[in-house]
Amino acid sequence: MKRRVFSGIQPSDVIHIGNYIGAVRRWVELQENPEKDNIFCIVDLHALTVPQDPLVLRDRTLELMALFLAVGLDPMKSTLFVQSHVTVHAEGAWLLNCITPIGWLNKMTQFKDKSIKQETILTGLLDYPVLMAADILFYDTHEVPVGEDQKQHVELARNIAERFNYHYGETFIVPEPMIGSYGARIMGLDDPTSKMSKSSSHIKGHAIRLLDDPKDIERAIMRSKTDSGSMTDHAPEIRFSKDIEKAGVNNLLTIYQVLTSKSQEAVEQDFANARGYGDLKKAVAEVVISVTEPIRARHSEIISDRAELERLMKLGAEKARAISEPRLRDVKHKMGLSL
Ligand code: ATP
Ligand code: LTN
Repeated sequence: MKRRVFSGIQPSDVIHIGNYIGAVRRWVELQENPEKDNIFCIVDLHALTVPQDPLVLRDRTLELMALFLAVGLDPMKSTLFVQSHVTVHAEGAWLLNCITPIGWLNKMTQFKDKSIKQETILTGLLDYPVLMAADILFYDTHEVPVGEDQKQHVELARNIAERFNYHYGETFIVPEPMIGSYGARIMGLDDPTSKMSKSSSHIKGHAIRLLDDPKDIERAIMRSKTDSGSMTDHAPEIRFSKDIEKAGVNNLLTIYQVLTSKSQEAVEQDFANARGYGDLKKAVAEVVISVTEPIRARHSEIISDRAELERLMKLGAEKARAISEPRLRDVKHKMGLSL
């Protein structure tokens, strides 16, 4: 039997190179694996956990669907849909809320990080991982490919599944997080000690968005933060390193490595004779642009056919309902709701 894979991404801004490397690029690979049955979701209900402009959110959702297709996701091979189009997610989250101790949510580090940035902390932000557990569990998911930042949320989904199974009998599959061995945490170009994130991508020089034009990409990479090694008389050594002082260089090397599919040794070899960080930055910019340009071109074509995008979203939602609705009925019955 095929292994079910489920993952999601928020339409909170145009996706950046971190989302691409840590998530979407891996999804395209999974799609070609005959042993996997893949479901990829645009999680617009999750985006609502921080304030959004309604018109912008709606546009971003369509834009992200077009971007899914532009990077190579194929609605005939994978199930691609929008979370709010399938009511199982909101309903399922409520049911799971009623078996999830609040203490589990208080431990979530992403909630702590995100809530510091909010003027008013919304209940949805605390409850976000329960909605994510509903996304995963109601699809009988085996594997959840995500970046490092989401590992704790997948662990929570596992705990919720086990708790439900204990109280109501064997129901949910206990899912596994699948974290990439490298590139699972691309850092901000302006500050290599914090994760590149969509919600900070309005900050100049923080992120490279997949739809940025080549000039902006080049500028952001050339200005990215590295250590002061570039100011010395000797050319700095360009190597992978866990040293916090070298986090900026390490981040650029990681982006280069993933996008060229080279080994760490081969990458270090490429820069063995570099005269300074400028050479590294130029090479990284070139590689990033060669990956993003074709995506940007396909995206601008796809986004112009709105009716087709809407048709594909509907098709995806129907496929998603067919999988998740029977599990929802089962859970409601087990919890004592009359059907
Ligand atoms: P937001 O700032 O709105 O929370 P985000 O940039 O963190 O957005 P998400 O939509 O939350 O992005 O995440 C989508 C996917 O991308 C997830 O699998 C997540 O783990 C992965 N991801 C997010 N940021 C990075 C990053 N900097 N490096 C690698 N993977 C990432
Ligand atoms: N919370 C995740 C997105 C997400 C997700 C999911 C990922 C929502 N539901 C289910 C995997 C499986 C994020 O922000 N990265």
